[in-house]
Amino acid sequence: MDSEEDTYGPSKPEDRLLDHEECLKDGNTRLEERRALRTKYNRFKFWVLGLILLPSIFILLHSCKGLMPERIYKWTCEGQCWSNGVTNGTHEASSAGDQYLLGVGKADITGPVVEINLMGYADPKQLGTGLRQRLYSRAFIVGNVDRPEDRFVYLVVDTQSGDTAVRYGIINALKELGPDYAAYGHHNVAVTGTHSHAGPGGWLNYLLPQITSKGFDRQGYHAIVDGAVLSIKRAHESLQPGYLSIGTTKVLGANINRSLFAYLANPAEERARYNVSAEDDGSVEKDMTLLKFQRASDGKNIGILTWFPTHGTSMLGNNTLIAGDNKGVAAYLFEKSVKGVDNAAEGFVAGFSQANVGDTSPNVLGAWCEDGSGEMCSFENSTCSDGKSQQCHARGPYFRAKDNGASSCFEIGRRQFEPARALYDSQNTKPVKGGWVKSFHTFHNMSDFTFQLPNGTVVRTCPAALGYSFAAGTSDGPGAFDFTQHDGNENTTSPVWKLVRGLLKAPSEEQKACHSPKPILMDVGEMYNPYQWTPNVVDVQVFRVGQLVIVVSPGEASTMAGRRWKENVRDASAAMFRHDYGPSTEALEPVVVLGGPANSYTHYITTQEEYGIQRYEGASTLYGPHTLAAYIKVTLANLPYLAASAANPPDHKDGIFPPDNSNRSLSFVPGVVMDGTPLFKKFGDVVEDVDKVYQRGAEVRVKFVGANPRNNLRLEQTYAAVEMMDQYEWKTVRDDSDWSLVFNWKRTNEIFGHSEVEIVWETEEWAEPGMYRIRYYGDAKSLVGGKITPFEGVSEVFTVVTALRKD
Ligand SMILES: *[C@@H]1O[C@H](CO)[C@@H](O)[C@H](O)[C@H]1NC(C)=O
Ligand SMILES: *[C@@H]1O[C@H](CO)[C@@H](O)[C@H](O)[C@H]1NC(C)=O
Ligand SMILES: *[C@@H]1O[C@H](CO)[C@@H](O)[C@H](O)[C@H]1NC(C)=O
Ligand SMILES: *[C@@H]1O[C@H](CO)[C@@H](O)[C@H](O)[C@H]1NC(C)=O
Ligand SMILES: *[C@@H]1O[C@H](CO)[C@@H](O)[C@H](O)[C@H]1NC(C)=O
Ligand SMILES: *[C@@H]1O[C@H](CO)[C@@H](O)[C@H](O)[C@H]1NC(C)=O
Ligand SMILES: *[C@@H]1O[C@H](CO)[C@@H](O)[C@H](O)[C@H]1NC(C)=O
Ligand SMILES: *[C@@H]1O[C@H](CO)[C@@H](O)[C@H](O)[C@H]1NC(C)=O
Ligand SMILES: CC(=O)N[C@H]1CO[C@H](CO)[C@@H](O)[C@@H]1O
Repeated sequence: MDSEEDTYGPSKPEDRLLDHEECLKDGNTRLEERRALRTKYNRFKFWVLGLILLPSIFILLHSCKGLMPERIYKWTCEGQCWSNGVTNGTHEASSAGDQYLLGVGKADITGPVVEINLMGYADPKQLGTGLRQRLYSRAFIVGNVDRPEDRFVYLVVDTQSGDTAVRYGIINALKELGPDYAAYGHHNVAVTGTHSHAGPGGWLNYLLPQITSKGFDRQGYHAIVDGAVLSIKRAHESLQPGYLSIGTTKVLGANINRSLFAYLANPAEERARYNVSAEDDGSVEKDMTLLKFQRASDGKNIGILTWFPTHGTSMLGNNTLIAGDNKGVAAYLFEKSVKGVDNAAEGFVAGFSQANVGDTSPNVLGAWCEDGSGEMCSFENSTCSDGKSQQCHARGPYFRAKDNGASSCFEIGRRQFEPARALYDSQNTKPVKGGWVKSFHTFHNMSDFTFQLPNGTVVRTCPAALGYSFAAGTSDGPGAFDFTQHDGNENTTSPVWKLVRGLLKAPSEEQKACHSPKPILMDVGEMYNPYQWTPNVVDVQVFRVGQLVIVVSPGEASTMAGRRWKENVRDASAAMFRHDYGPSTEALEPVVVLGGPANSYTHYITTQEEYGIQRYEGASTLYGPHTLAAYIKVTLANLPYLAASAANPPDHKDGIFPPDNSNRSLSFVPGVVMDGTPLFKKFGDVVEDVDKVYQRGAEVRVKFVGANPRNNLRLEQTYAAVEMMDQYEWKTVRDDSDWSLVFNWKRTNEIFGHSEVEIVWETEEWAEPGMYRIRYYGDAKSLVGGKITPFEGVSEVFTVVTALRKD
């Protein structure tokens, strides 16, 4: 059961009251002072630790040196001898693996929840109307105890993808935080998206995804950047020594392959290697990898980070409520489930990261024609009897519920949470060993990259282009991105599209040949007006801690593309590990995961065989048939930087950079003009009140005179709350981070700025019987001067009972 304590995530109670923006910008708040003190204290702790540890390191290094030739000493002793020394000596924990510096943090990134296009389905008509679940950035920092500057930050952000403008924003903000944050930069910060299609759009760096969102939305962009930075600060401030362990588990019933026809084009002998059983036939990966973070001081777990592929398309294309989709649900359920549990620390953070998601779907009952025919969509091209894809819709487990996918979304989240929790509770995770924490990141120009395939053939990549099937969409979201349909329809033609459609250019013969067999619909990689439409310069990044290697992918790799990429990295890492762990230690098998879409958004990455089929994923593979081979080539070329003895990778300042378009982007997103109330009403007045009694499981509804929620994002706060009477005091027991509490907003009069808010509590089967009321937190904008004034509204008291009396 919730208490007031657990409604606002991991922040300290006193931090909560502070406005999110304030705490980033106003260096003189009490919070900053407290943080400075805490940092000083942490530094003091490290000093003390250092004073004790340094002499022992010194002694150990010397004993090692005596036994080994100089060169071998260099690559075995840099982390390993020291770590062994500690685990053998002061800790009984050699079974727990080596110690690392570990930190976790979480912060709110919920942008505007109304009037903004949702990011993912590319349907300009899909505008936000409220909030089902707040969005978060979850930060995981892993560092080398011995060389604390060797560290990485893995962010799991509830957005459709990582992004270049967002990443620049985060890295620039970290620089401004001063010397404590000097260790963070391009090389070691990964911004991965959970691929939720239910978040606000308008924050992306390139023109193409901005078209349907009417351009760039600064408010939403800053919510993501500021929240991500705050999550990193919280993780950074919580850094302390601890242990990592890793394991895998099967997740069944949470994904299927939505482009099986393309998957089957991969060689039969390759598919057979992954074809274990009828329910795990290799067409998607059913394995979830889980990394567990445990602090050394009291042995409590501080977080988990998992990788598992399934699209964030459980909330359907007709959903208009902001939510973290199924990954958001899984994280929510996990964090709730460990609250108050003895071996879990306060502020526990659960990150459910996306993996090789390209051809997966969470709509596990398959793709059906909603045209009354009762047929499945065609296997080859997901069309229905009319030869088009618009009627083809994939079904989630509860597709009959008329809730735009919400119950299916919760179920697919639960199906990821439960195996993750079971693995977390089991003894089936293995310690991560080897003190090294390594990373590299490079910007690679895919416009014209000529390289040799392993079989010796020389091939090249091409400037980005999208094929015809891109416009058809997928069974998860059919065909809304068909621009030709927008032409001439005043209701759906985006103002950005009106402005830029004349700039489309025909591809050259060379470009056509380079992308063949993809027929080019939009030659986006050769268009620089008014600024670039899609990236040509891409991020390639890999992290390593001990035997765990994390490939950070900028695009949505298909199931088999992800496997090939990981397999290449695994083979190369195995060779590297034989050196790193030395001949005397048991050679550890590399564990390789792939996380993404991250850092930028380069659409899809399919195998060459799947590319040949040209379904949506192949048509969206930007740089031609050798896109995957190019990513693998660049990854392997940089992989030696992850060796224990490797020098740091070269500095970015001598390299190329992708553009940052955040300040030059078009924007037709209108601001809030004003809010008004109907005659004789004031903001927060109840328009339709609650009933007196509800049976548990029923929906409690109340309507208020509202104002536009874009006036204040209420980050780290809430628009809606359920309060419960507890010993003569009202306590907040649900807020809008809770899945079951839904905040709806509706404009009722354009001219006078009237609006209505409806708050719905879908009482859970476990809701405690008792007396409740519902509170609305709003902010109204006045026409004159644009002043924004907060207000509140509250419902009548109602009772929730386990069963209604039948009399
Ligand atoms: C340290 O631990 C390793 C493996 O756990 C063991 O092989 C080695 O003998 C131990 N060294 C000492 C000095 O205890
Ligand atoms: C898996 O193997 C079975 C039995 O050989 C075969 O019928 C099926 O097509 C295979 N599935 C895939 C996805 O390759
Ligand atoms: C889709 O596939 C069917 C066969 O299943 C074929 O008859 C049809 O022409 C294809 N449609 C398109 C648009 O490619
Ligand atoms: C939303 O879209 C799905 C198809 O994807 C459809 O079945 C459903 O009826 C639509 N409306 C609602 C309210 O769920
Ligand atoms: C990438 O390569 C293309 C083609 O060689 C070149 O025109 C372009 O300037 C390069 N981009 C950057 C950022 O260097
Ligand atoms: C090498 O592999 C590529 C891609 O699979 C293929 O197109 C090419 O024919 C192969 N070359 C040789 C010499 O086998
Ligand atoms: C645009 O929307 C209006 C009102 O909903 C409708 O009457 C009109 O037919 C629509 N226009 C087109 C081209 O669909
Ligand atoms: C964008 O503009 C803001 C405000 O003027 C400035 O602080 C920021 O550095 C600019 N960013 C870039 C990438 O030019
Ligand atoms: C094992 C598995 O998930 N198989 C699915 C692969 O994709 C097809 C078509 O989407 C489904 O029908 C299978 O159930």
